[in-house]
Parts: sequence; C-alpha cells; structure tokens
Amino acid sequence: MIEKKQRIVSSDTLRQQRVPPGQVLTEKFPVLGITEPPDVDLARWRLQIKGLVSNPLALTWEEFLALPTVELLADFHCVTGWSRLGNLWEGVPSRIITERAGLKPEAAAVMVRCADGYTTNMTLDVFLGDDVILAYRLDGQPLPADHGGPMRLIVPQRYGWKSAKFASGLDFLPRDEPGFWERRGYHLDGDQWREQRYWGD
Ligand SMILES: Nc1nc2c(c(=O)[nH]1)N[C@H]1C(S)=C(S)[C@@H](COP(=O)(O)O)O[C@H]1N2
Ligand SMILES: [Mo]
Repeated sequence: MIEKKQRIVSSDTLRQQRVPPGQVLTEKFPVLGITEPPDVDLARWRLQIKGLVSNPLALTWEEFLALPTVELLADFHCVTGWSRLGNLWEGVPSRIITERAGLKPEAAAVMVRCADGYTTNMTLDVFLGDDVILAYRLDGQPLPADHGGPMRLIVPQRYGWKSAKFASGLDFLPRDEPGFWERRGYHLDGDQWREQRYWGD
C-alpha cells in the first residue's frame, strides 16, 4: 500500500496577495546566519525537550525520524526584506512533540535553542499552529546545512528569524522571553502581516 503523506498548505501561503508589506520577491534562497553552519554529528545529535513538560525528552536522530511527518508548503519572509514563495518542507508537526512531552497547563511560550548558540522565542499559540513543523527535508532532499540541517523549525506565520536553524532544544516557559535577535531589537512576536520588525512596531 502506498501511503500519501499529509500535505499542509500554510494559511500564510493561501492568501490571495502573498507578499507582505515592505517585502520583495526573490527566486534565490539567501542564507542568513550568525555563524557558519555548525558541524553536527547525527550519532550525537539530541533534541532536548524540557521546562514545563511532564515528560522531558532527549530524542536521538533515529527516534526523531520515527515520529509522524507531514509535508508543508510555505512561503518564507526574512525581516531584511526578501520573500521566497512556495518552499516544500517535510518534518514533524510541533504538536506531535508537545503531545509526547506532555505540555503542562502553565506553559505559555517556548525558547528554541540551536547548535550555533542562537535562540528564538514564541508564544505557544504561534508554536502550536498547524503549519509549524520541525523540518528535516526541503524540496525532496535532506535539509542542507546552509538552510539549517539537519533540522530546523519552520514558522510560516512569522518572519524568518523565528524559523530556528540547527535546532537542538525546546524549553517550555511560563511566559514569553526574548531570544537572540529579540534581545537585540527585533520584535518579540514578528508577524510579517503587521510588519512587526523591530521593538515598538
Ligand atoms: N540557528 C540559527 N537559526 C537561524 C538564524 C541563525 O543565525 N541561527 N538566522 C535566522 C534568520 S535571521 C533567518 S532570515 C533565517 C534564514 O534562513 P535561511 O538561511 O535558510 O535563509 O534563519 C533564521 N534562523
Ligand atoms: Mo532574517
């Protein structure tokens, strides 16, 4: 039996006008990062899930790959002004992770931690959106290191800085706290349709 993988189209991508205010389309896929991609050894890779969960987890790469996956069609909007439309990602829905870890009712936000030292925050209503995935494939190939391989978050309804590359940890928190760019002037929430680029927007 051939099972067709569930395909989700982000509601960001279903808009009639897909380019948010102040953004310019690009066909290329620029690479943005605070460092070169870190070397990640899959044998030692772990996804640490901790904080306000009843069942903290440290998933190995094999355990992570065994989780249910979906395909996600989504546009990508970088706060520096470019948008790339129609990316096909594949990965594990965020909700699968919180189900396995047993999210406590006090949890209201998450800090995502990455192998390059980067962090980014979001509230749980954003993180638990049905189009948020932990992606490990892009356009039918393993996710390249440049674009966050082996695994990154994809959060289509927020600017690209929330789509944490080389993700290695999820820390569930009682309230939203600023991550790497959010401490340096980027908006705490980062909704591209409200042009929430910087503090005070
Ligand atoms: N770990 C990590 N994730 C990150 C970043 C980073 O520097 N480190 N940069 C962010 C920013 S600002 C953007 S626009 C996107 C860029 O993703 P791309 O390089 O695949 O285009 O990754 C985001 N995730
Ligand atoms: Mo960005």
